[in-house]
Amino acid sequence: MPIVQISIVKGRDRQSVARCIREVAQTVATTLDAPLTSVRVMVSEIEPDLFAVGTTLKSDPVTTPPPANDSPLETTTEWNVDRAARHLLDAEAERRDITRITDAWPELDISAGYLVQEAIIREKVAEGHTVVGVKLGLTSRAKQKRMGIDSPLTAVLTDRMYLEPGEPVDLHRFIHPRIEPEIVFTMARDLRGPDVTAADAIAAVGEVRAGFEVIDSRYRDFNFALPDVIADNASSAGFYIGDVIRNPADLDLSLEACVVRVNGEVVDTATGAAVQGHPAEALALAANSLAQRGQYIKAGDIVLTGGLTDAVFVSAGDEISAQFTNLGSIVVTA
Ligand code: OOG
Ligand code: MG
Repeated sequence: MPIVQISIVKGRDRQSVARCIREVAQTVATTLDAPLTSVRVMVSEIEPDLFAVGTTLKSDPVTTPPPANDSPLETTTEWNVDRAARHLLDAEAERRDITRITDAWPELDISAGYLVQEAIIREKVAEGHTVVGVKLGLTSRAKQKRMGIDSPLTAVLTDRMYLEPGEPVDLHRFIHPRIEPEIVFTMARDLRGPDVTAADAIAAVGEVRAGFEVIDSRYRDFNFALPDVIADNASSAGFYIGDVIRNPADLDLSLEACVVRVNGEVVDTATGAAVQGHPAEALALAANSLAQRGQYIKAGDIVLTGGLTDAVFVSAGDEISAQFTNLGSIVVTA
């Protein structure tokens, strides 16, 4: 039985580590011509202050390198809302990742981030896209911990993001897609903040369904600060909606459970309570946040309430599923 021992520095992204373990197992099995199930891969984690490269410990504060010279925009100081919007639109169109804008333009704050997001959506609408709803981002602890940001945000959904059930995730269309299970509302009535409560919010919902959001940050390695991700329309790229339609009044959505599987293996689980205690709280939060910018949620809008679990990387050949208690299952392939 081949046994391989790998050491890694603590704090690495769990999904990258898991991927690395699988690759090592595959390589060992192939190299030794041994059955894959006989291979054991053991990982030990090393404290970052017990690992040095030269005299620099992994725990030493990182000095940020100058921003990569992706485009002339990143070396110019003349940043403004329209330039930032163009930079993000170009990155999306060319499937090219960029360094976060706040590195080059520290004045990009939350309100400027929303102005950039609005400029991007204006441009898309001018190109023929239609706004179909709203999404929330970073509403669960799982998502907030992964991204290192503890504040939710809102963004805009368009018709071009809609993915048909059964349609594979087109890996040529995206930079580095990840997928996350969400509880999705369709609004029966307008919902206008401020002071919207979860009860007001749920009363305005017509239908609830399961969803899978495909996110594809335009930033390298999903590395961004809050204003960057707001500007980038919260990494939006695509979304699937399940075919089981329920009335939210018939379910306790805080207890609605979801099991995420990748190629048959359970990788994560959560319940609706992961999203702000209840998805209706997230919906109320969206209405109140939009009100600060003079906007509201409209009857007919689709609302993605935010990833329940951490997002899963999508690789060629993967089958990723989200199985809900009452909202059915969504299976996505790549
Ligand atoms: C930001 C988008 C977050 C969610 O559901 O939390 C989001 C990201 O993780 O890149 O869509
Ligand atoms: Mg999401």
